Amino acid sequence: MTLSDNQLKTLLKAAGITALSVTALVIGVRVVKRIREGKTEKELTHAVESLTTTDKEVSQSISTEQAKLFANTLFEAFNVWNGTDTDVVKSVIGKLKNGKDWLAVIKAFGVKPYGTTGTPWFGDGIQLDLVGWFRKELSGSLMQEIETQLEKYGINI
Ligand SMILES: [Ca+2]
Repeated sequence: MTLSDNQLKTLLKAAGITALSVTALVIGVRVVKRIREGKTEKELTHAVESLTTTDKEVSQSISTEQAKLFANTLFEAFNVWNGTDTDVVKSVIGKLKNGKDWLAVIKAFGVKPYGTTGTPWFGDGIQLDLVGWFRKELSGSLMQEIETQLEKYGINI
């Protein structure tokens, strides 16, 4: 059987689309796999340590001690017996005035296993950074506010 030019073109086009689909599928599977498997604690910690902000105009307005205190306060607010103390979360993030403040608290928090500390009683124990915890614990306008701040300060987490 010989193929006409048109038939050949159609066949090549179909093959091209198939190749593209396979490529997309392979990439998709890899991405999903990476997300599902997660990063190791070491990789995550390194990723947090390496975070930067595009906010270059200001210096950190809180001390390192305050950043540690805020990180601990947030962790406690996530783990109150009846869910999450969003008032405390709001209060803490209201004290972060610039990108460097945010980075200081994110780095002070480091990574913590989600849900293996007793509360919440669910949770898969996967290591999460502060923003990972925010995304698990918060929703609605408060989470949007946090995402807006991170975007504003160019913190890519
Ligand atoms: Ca909680």
